[in-house]
Amino acid sequence: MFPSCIPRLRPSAVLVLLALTGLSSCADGGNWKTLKPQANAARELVSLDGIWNFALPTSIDLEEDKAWTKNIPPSLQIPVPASYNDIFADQNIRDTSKRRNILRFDAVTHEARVFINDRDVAGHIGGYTPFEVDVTDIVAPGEQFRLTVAVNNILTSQTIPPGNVEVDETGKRRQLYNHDFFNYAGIARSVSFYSVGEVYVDDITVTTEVKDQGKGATINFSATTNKDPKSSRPRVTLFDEEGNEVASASTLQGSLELSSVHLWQPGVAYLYRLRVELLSAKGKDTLLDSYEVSVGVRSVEVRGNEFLINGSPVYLTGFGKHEDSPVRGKGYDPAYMIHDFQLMKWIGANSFRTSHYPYAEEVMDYADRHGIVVIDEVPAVGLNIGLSAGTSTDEPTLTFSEKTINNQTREVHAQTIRELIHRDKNHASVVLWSLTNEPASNEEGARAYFEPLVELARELDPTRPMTFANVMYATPEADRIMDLFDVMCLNRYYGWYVNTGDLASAEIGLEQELNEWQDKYGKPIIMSEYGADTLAGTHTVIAVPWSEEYQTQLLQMSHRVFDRIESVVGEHVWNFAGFQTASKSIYRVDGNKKGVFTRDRKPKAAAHALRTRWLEEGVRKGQGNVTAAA
Ligand code: GCB
Repeated sequence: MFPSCIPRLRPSAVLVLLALTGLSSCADGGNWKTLKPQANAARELVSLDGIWNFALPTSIDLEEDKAWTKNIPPSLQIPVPASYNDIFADQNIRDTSKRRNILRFDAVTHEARVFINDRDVAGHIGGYTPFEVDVTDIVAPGEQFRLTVAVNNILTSQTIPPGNVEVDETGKRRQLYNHDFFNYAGIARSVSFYSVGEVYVDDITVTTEVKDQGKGATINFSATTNKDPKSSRPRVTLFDEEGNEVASASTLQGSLELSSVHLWQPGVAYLYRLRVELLSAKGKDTLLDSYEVSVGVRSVEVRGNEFLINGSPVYLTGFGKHEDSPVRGKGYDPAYMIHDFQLMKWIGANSFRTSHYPYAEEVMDYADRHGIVVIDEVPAVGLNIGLSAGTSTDEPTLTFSEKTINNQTREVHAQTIRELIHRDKNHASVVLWSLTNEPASNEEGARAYFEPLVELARELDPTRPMTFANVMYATPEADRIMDLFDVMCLNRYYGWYVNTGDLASAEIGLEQELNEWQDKYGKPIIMSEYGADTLAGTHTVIAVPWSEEYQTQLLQMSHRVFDRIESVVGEHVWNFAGFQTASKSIYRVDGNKKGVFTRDRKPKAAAHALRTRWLEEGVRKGQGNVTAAA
């Protein structure tokens, strides 16, 4: 059904994606303070997912091409959502008058310019967070229009993640970057139209306080509206999972007290629903808007070297993941998403890190619903010029300098933090913000770069602890920023990049280093990465690198060490599954193979060994393990 008030795309929907363009003007005007669209009595929602026409630009200068002024022929077409890269076999509702129609993109990687007919209507920088544009005054209800999206996949020192473009001997531009996953680009997540009335809720923030040893709770809420709050009357209602009303208020900001509460617990999720309604200011209770958020009541705390959820120490088991699948690239795929969560349940994982960028909102909703703990990471990966595919170059590097990662980069990085915290602040599953992965925290300039970012994140969310994933070269002596954070996430490759093939030495080295971190800071340690590339089907009697036996034994060696270090409160194997990486690296054969599942999600021997430790043996007895995902 096509609702009356929303404009229509022409049947021969003409949408264009431009790869590797240099967008001359800065993309702005896209509102990133967007609530995930909902369909209810007051809001309409129409999906624009489907088959879009596709074209590469004829010029690097978008203005020269003005592709949005033309109809793009359907000779090349792409599915939305999906990364476009692996698709081709070619390298190269109601009263119509007073409603607002909003066009929302869940993610366009990395930069978008949006055109309606010949008009440039919005832009957004940042490939993994949503943005929207109010098109009410641009296209009339029922009118047909042409929607064109220009996508820029270029990474520079001033983008997050960073990269640089080199021109080779043949004059061809080549994108280089320091992170170890393929630079997938495109309209990676859903596109939708939604409509709201003249007055609507434009933001909701919910925080929870657990009281009386978990028997009671306070739910603090704060909603804002697009217009003067006096233009409507709020009604706030909290429902339990059975749909019973358990508390209510008639203010936009306030607290709801619960004398008996179902806590959101890892592995045993319980979600209340907080509904914020706007009613007409005078006269009858006419519904102007309605929006619901799921609320998991839980507390998160770091105390000494313990990580506590609802006052009890937890031990995290799981993975660093990627949004990556054959053909779709980084395109949102509900089948892969749910299959991945099922495999995590099968193996006994109770948590994961959104390495190395914010994942689709559907992933976060699923984690909330099923009690899976999430370390939520911004796309600040590769702020480390000397590092490539886990290996270091011998050249001296200067990551933080006026010419490389500079104040401008930091402002873009700050914006990724604002957008992630804004998007994910109400997710009970999110217990830690990760502000970067493997930066050159051992280099000069690191502290000056990161200190303001940590301050910003703490201002934006005073309720959750902060972390970053530390790289192996930034040892306890060399690292300059660890004291700014609450939890020490360590990426370590003993037995792989160091002590390759020598697990006995690796065990000594790993234990020594973890003891140093523990003694120096006394904070909880989460092993955010450890693992070994493994070619599925390679078996050896004597465990050698790349064999399934070696991967299993490296993990077992690491676990012996973790079990001896009191401050270790979590183990996230790198990686959940194989994933695609940049084509230029000789360290990678058709991608990174450290997954305990292959890219098409088949278990390697290590998966069975992990299942034995995480489910059958039970890790670290007495540590208050959280149960595996429900
Ligand atoms: C790391 C990075 C991760 C890489 C991994 C590896 O330290 O954080 O992005 O994929 O090493 O396999 O080298």
